[in-house]
Amino acid sequence: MFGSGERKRLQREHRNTGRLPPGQSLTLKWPVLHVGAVPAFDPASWRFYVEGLVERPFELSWEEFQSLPRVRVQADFHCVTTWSKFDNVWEGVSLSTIVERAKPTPAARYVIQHCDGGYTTNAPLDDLLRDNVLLADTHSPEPLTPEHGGPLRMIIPHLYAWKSAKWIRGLEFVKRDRAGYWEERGYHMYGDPSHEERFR
Ligand SMILES: Nc1nc2c(c(=O)[nH]1)N[C@H]1C(S)=C(S)[C@@H](COP(=O)(O)O)O[C@H]1N2
Ligand SMILES: [Mo]
Repeated sequence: MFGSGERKRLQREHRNTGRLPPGQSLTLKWPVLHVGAVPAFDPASWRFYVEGLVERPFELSWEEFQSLPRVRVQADFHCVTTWSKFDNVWEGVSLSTIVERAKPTPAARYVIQHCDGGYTTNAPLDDLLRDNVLLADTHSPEPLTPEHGGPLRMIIPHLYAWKSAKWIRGLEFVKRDRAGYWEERGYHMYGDPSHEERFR
């Protein structure tokens, strides 16, 4: 734990190097933030689906998902409500693995994330292909708790955290960008923290 003087010094330092985006402050805690209720997880009936503009749409059971190749990513996490949590260690399946398997058609340019409970959010396909984007089921190094999106959530470290959908169940590949839950309510279509793309 650090005192408030130390925290201010660290914040200044990280802001100067650009690691802490403008308007953000450091948190050591991990706030829980979402709309609606935490969904129940039933490993027997859980499915993850990929659909839309792909050559090979598919569906995976929890067991099948667990057999995919795994990656570990260390990354910072920036919520639009201004907290940033540094150095999270996530484990799970790289989005590249999912995309390679699905083979998006040339027309596919955006991806809509679909969640249990109906939450959605959008991002460009190119962004999902970055090295540190993954479907995470583990955090530092425990299984992801239900309130933080367990059993499975998206992690896109370079966009605001509302683009990292908890309880993710599917990906839809589309041609044109389409607003998700928060984007429909005024949040930015892209959401880059380094440019404070909070609202539009
Ligand atoms: N399904 C779903 N995913 C979601 C949300 C949500 O309301 N529903 N909220 C988003 C927002 S605004 C943030 S800041 C992060 C918070 O993740 P955390 O609760 O693990 O900190 O989840 C994102 N993913
Ligand atoms: Mo958020």
